[in-house]
Amino acid sequence: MARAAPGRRRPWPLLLALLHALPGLLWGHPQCLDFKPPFKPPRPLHFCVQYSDFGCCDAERDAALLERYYRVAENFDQAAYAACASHLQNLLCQECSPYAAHLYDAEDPSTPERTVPGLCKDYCVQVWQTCRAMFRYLTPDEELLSLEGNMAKFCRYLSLDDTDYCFPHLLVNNNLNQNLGVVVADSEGCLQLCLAEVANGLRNPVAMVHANDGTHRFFIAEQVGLVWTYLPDRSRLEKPFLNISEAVLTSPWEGDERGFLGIVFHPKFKFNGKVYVYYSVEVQYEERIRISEFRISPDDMNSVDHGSERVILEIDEPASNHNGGELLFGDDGYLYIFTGDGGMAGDPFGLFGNAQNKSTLLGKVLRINVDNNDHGPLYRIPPDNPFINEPKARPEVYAYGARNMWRCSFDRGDPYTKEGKGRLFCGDVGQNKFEEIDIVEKGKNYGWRAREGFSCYDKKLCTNSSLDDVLPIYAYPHKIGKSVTGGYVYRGCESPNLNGVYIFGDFMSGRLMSLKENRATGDWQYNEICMGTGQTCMFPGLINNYYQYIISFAEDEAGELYFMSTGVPSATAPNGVVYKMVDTSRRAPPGKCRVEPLPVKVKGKLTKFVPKEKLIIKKPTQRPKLRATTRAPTRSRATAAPPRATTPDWLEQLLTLMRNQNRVQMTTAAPRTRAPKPRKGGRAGGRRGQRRRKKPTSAPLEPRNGAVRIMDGNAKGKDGGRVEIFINGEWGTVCDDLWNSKAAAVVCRQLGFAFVIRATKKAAFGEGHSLPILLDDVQCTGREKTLLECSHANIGRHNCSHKEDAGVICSHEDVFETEQ
Ligand SMILES: *[C@@H]1O[C@H](CO)[C@@H](O)[C@H](O)[C@H]1NC(C)=O
Ligand SMILES: *[C@@H]1O[C@H](CO)[C@@H](O)[C@H](O)[C@H]1NC(C)=O
Ligand SMILES: *[C@@H]1O[C@H](CO)[C@@H](O)[C@H](O)[C@H]1NC(C)=O
Ligand SMILES: *[C@@H]1O[C@H](CO)[C@@H](O)[C@H](O)[C@H]1NC(C)=O
Ligand SMILES: [Ca+2]
Repeated sequence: MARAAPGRRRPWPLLLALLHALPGLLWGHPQCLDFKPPFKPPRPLHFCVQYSDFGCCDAERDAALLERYYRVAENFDQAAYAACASHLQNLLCQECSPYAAHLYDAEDPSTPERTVPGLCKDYCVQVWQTCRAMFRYLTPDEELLSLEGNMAKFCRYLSLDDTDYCFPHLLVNNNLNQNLGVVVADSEGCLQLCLAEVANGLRNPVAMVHANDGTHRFFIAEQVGLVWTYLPDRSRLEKPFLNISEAVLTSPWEGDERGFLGIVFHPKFKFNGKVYVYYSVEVQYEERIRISEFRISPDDMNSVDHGSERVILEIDEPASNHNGGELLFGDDGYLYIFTGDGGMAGDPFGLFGNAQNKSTLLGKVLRINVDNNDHGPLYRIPPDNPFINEPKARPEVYAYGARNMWRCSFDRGDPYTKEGKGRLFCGDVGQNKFEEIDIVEKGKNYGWRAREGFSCYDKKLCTNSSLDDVLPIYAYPHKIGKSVTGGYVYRGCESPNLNGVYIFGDFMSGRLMSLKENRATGDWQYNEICMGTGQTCMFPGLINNYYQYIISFAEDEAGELYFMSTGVPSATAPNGVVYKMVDTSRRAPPGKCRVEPLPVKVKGKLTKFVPKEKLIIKKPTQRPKLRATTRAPTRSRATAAPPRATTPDWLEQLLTLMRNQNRVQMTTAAPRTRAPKPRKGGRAGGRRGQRRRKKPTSAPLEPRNGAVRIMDGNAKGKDGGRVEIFINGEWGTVCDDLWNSKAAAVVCRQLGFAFVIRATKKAAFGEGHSLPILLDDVQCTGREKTLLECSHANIGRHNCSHKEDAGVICSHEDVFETEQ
């Protein structure tokens, strides 16, 4: 295989090559030969061990490389073996490097990749001098082999255009290796994420939901009252899932808050076919919000039976704004309804407004039971609703003091430990000054109109000692944004770095934001989210820009995170796009996130998805600044809507890039010369997760007999890992015969954890091959100080293999450090 001549390459790779040549943009672009981000192998690698922490190979690929190594090494005599074995291993293993795509010149899928990684000149000379004969067994590249006799030509052929990425110098390039595998952040701590366009041409897409029925369909609702069915391949059914546009009250004016606002599938939808919707209606010249139940059509799984509507609840809306709109089912099976305060500014209704008045359903989180409602009442009051014994309070009230909660979500919890599961996050839109994020709990008061964010709005109510309100977990002033759109805690599989990060946005400013709980202090760390610049989003199918008006967020059935925004926030403008959020700094290991959707029976036509948005390669300019408006109400008509510049073609972008080269260089180089600034909220400084390749040379103090450590893959574990025990001068593993949570508790306590989550078996955290198996048949009461005090077989005596290495998952509420 010969490398493609440059002339045959298309403009795109030429552009890439030029980009690589621009030093200012060089902040590393990890990419594997399959054009995806690198990952942490689920099991440690035995051959290409240096890429066990992070790279592009899993154990299967590693084993295949080892086999290739044996096949090539077979041809070596003893002297050649001594001289060349390590070079051979080096050359083979670069396929596992997180920079494999650079090393093999493979960023462009349309050209053949190299068969030997790009080598730095000095290293190439060394390999050529001692081991050039081995290339015959290593590569089918005739052109390379024909140069074997000429060192200069041979090494020029193996050099890379971008010498920063050549092997082995890239291993010691700090620039490329610091922060490898963590979310890319700019000098201000703004996390750089990328997007994939998922759907487009939508008229104010207000919600995207799934049926939780294994089909991985998603349903996108437009404000006008239409809901569309999409299949997992993003194609859309021509016939709407639901069309109540006739009944829905809305208008084309930008910022109209009325309309179809929410939809949720019953948690047992698969069995009862029920769907709930939330929309604005006009009844006898009065505006109302209506919560209705629909049933799926008996003969079309992609459409509701439009005759099945039953109105569960209607609430009068005294003004046209602040209509709430979220509907959710909790883990308790109850339906949660999020209403607004009824509208106008400052919640003017009644003596102290609606939100603080438990006799009205406005400005509330309501909770009702809609199960078994086919006979008798349409809904019932859950017996543990907080105010059922308060005579004047409506029994539906679950929490109060909300102004206009726009988008709430339940946290699915950590996929592994379930930590955080069931927390209810809401964005509550503010009045004049602050937007806030709340965690909603039963019976609590969220402050409005006494308080806006952390500050007092109605001084008299605010200072009343009986207010007893819950403060937000985060609030931001109106210079950052004027209308919060609540989001989700990411719990998907594909972007492991985002696990536990609450991602939300602002409708007016278009800002994306994130909060992450520091479990040691309970503080929420704030980081803005930016679109990846430079090469961060240069992966097939990804983009790095979006329309400004962020309407809503969504989760798909697998837990991946999306948001919807539009360039023209009118219920009739088809400018809405759905984006999936992607972290390109690290993906889940191959195969881990595979889902097999259940089949969907499609009646009628399908429309294939055609993406329209493009990656913007030049450094994106500042987000459009909004004109300061003197008008107070938020979530109302947008005054400043600078149209997004159209994407110039690639050549123009390139020219702009070259013109801006100095500026770009300066802005990326500057942080390195400045003293590192501590970040707000205590997130560790800029040098996070620095990668270590070399083992420490000085031996640490020898551990005591019975000391334990837990190993997750090849990295030192945090709260879960394979158990390794130190006995008589050596580390070894523990066999999982009889291994249970009592034994695991001993290990966890030794490591300083109060709780054990699980005792794992069958080498769940990888096999400790390099170590002896030291303990078998361990049986503890749980109170022992070390495993040696438990009953066990003689040290080193066992009848098991490393396939039965035991592990633990521990937990404590105290310190928890994630890899972010
Ligand atoms: C939705 O229903 C309205 C009338 O009820 C109809 O005019 C319109 O064409 C329908 N839209 C679609 C996409 O089916
Ligand atoms: C609370 O709301 C109820 C129902 O709307 C209303 O009758 C009552 O006057 C309100 N109370 C106050 C103190 O405003
Ligand atoms: C404080 O609030 C309570 C209950 O809402 C009310 O009864 C009381 O009069 C208020 N006190 C003052 C000083 O406003
Ligand atoms: C391993 O040895 C134990 C006794 O130490 C015995 O009970 C068990 O059956 C043996 N297991 C196997 C697979 O041979
Ligand atoms: Ca509040």
